[in-house]
Amino acid sequence: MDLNEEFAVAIGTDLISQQDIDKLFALKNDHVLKIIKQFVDLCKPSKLTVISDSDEDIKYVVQKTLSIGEESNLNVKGHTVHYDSFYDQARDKGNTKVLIPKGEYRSPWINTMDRDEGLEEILEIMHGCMKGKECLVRFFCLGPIKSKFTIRALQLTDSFYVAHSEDILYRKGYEEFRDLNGSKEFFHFIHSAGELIGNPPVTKNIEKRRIYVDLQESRVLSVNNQYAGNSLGLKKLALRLAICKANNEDWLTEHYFILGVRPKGKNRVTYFTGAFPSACGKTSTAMLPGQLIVGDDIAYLRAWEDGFAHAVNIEKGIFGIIKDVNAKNDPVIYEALTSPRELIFSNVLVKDGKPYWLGMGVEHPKDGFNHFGAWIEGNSDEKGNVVSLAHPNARYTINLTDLSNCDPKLDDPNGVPIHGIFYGGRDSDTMPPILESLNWEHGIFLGAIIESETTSATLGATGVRKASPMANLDFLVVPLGKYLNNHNIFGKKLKHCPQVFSTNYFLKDKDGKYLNAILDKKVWVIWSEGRTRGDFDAIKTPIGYLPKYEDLKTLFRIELNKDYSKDEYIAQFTIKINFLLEKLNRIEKMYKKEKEIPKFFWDILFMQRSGLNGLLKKTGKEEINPFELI
Ligand code: SPV
Ligand code: MN
Repeated sequence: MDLNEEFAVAIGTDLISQQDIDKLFALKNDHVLKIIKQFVDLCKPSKLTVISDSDEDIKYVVQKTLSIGEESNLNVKGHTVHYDSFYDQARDKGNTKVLIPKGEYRSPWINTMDRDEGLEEILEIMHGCMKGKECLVRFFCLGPIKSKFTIRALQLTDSFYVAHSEDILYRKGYEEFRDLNGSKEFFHFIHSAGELIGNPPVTKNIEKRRIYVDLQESRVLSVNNQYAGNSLGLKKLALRLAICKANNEDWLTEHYFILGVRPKGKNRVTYFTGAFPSACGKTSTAMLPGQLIVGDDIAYLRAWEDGFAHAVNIEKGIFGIIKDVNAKNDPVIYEALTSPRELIFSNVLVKDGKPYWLGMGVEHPKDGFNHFGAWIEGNSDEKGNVVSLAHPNARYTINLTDLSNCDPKLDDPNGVPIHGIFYGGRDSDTMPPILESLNWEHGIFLGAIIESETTSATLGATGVRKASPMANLDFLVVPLGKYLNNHNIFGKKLKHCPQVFSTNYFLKDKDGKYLNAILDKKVWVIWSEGRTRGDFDAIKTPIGYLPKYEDLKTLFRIELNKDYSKDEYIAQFTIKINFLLEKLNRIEKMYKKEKEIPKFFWDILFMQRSGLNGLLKKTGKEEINPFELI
C-alpha cells in the first residue's frame, strides 16, 4: 500500500469524508499526511474535517463555532463574543517551554525542558484529548501569499474559536500548500482545548495546560487552553519557531509593529518598525493619528535587493487589548468595534447583546455575563479579589483592512522598506523621550537594554525595572548572544541600515507628574522620520543623538498646534548621568549571566560608561542640560 491508501484505511471513512480525503491527497504531501495520522491516532477525535480556502469551508467554521457555543452572536451584525476559562486569560509563561535535546546549551533566559521528558509528558496529556470532538485541519500562510517572506503553517485544532480567529488574523494557505510540491518546509501546530466544561464551554483541566515548543520538528504542541496567546499556533507559537529559523538563516523575526509615517506637508511615507514591552505604548504608536498601519505585533525582515531591510506583517489582523479603547482616544478602532463587520470580542461583559469593557468611556450595566460567568458588580473570585466588569486583558480580533488607517501595502509580497526602528521602554527618571543611536551596533544595544518599570496595574512592587531585549524575551528560543549577533550580521548585509531610536513616554518630574502629554509621541515619531530623511541636525552625546530644541518647537507647532517651551525641553532631555550609569550597571549584571554575548555589546557598554564618566569629570555635574552639549 502507498501512503495515501494506508492513510485512508487507517483513518477510516467514518472519521473523515471522501471529499476531505481528496482535499488532503490533492496536496501530494506525505509529511502532512503523517502528521495528521500521528495526531489523530493520539488525540482520538470523533471527526476530522479539512478546511480548504473556499468560502464554503470557511463559513462552516463560523457557523459551527456559534452552534457549539464557543462563540455567540451579539446585536451588531458579524460581532461575536468568546470566553476563555477564568483561569486562562493570558499567556501562561510557566507552562510554555522550549524542548531542548540532551547535551545542548540551555540559556538562563529561556524556559526550557529536556526534549524527551517534555514530549513524554505532553503526549501523555494529549492522549485522547479530542475524544467526542471534531478536529479541524487548517492551512495558513505567515506573511503575504506568493512572497519570499512567507512560511506555511498547518494547524490541527479542536477549537472552532481558534480556527475562526486564525481566519481573521492570517492569510489562507491551502493553495500555498499545493505549491509546496511535497516539501516538509512548513511549521505545524497541534492544539486541543482539552476537556470542556460549562456553557459557554471552557477548558476544564487548566492544571494540565502545556505549550511545548519542539524546534527539532518545527512544531508546537498546545493543550488544555483557549486564550489565543496560548492556543493559536500562528501567533506567539509560530513566533518562537520563526525566531529559531531566522537566527539559523540570515533574516530577522521580531515582535514589531510596522508603521508608515506621514509628516504633515511632506508628500511621502517612511516605514518604521517598533518593539515595546507591554504597557509601553506599542499599540498607541502603531495607531498614531494620521499615519498608516501595516501591522501591530509580529514582522519578518529580510535584506532586500534595494539595500534596505524589507518587512512584512505576518498577520492580516489585530488581536488587540480592548481596555481603554474609547471614542476619544482611539476613534479609528472604536468606530470599527461598534459597526457591522466580522469581529470577535473576548472576555468582555455582555448585557442584552451589547459588549462592555474597562475604559470604554460609556455608562456600563451593573450586571451581565463576563469571563467570570453571570456577574454582578462587587462579585469576588475564590481568592477574594473583586472581579472587574471585563478582564483587563479582554481583547478584540479584527481584520486590519477594517481599519481606515490600514496601509494598502499590507499584502505586498515585497514588504515595505524600513528606514527606522523604535525600541520603547518605560522609566520615570532615566532615558530621554527620544534618542537616536550612534550607529547600527549601538542601535542593537539600545534594543537590548530596554527596560520597563512595573506599574501599580501589575502585581508586586512598583518601580521595579524589568529588561526585555527587543521586547522579545518571552519568545526567545535561541541564546541571547546568538540573537544579538544575528542582528549585527543582518545589518552588515544592508546598504541602508535602519536608524534606531529609543523612546520613553513615561518620564516624570520630581513630584511624580508625567513630563509629556499622551500625544507628544507624535512629535518624537515625526522627528525620527525627519532624521532618516536628513531633515534635522541633532546633538551628539555619549548615549546617542538628541533632538535640537528649535526642531521640536517647530514640530510641536505643526503636528500638535502646541507651544513647546525651553523649560519643557530641558526637563525632558537633560542627561542624568547617575541614573544612566545605574542602568548600565543593571544591564551589565543581567548580561553577564549569559555566555557568548557578542564583543560589540560589551564594547558599547564600556564606551558609554566611560563617556558618561568623562562628562561628569569635565562638567562636575550629574545633570547636563542639552544646550550645554551643542
Ligand atoms: C502580547 O502579549 O505581546 C500580545 C498578546 O500580543 S498575546 O497573543 O497574548 O501574545
Ligand atoms: Mn505581542
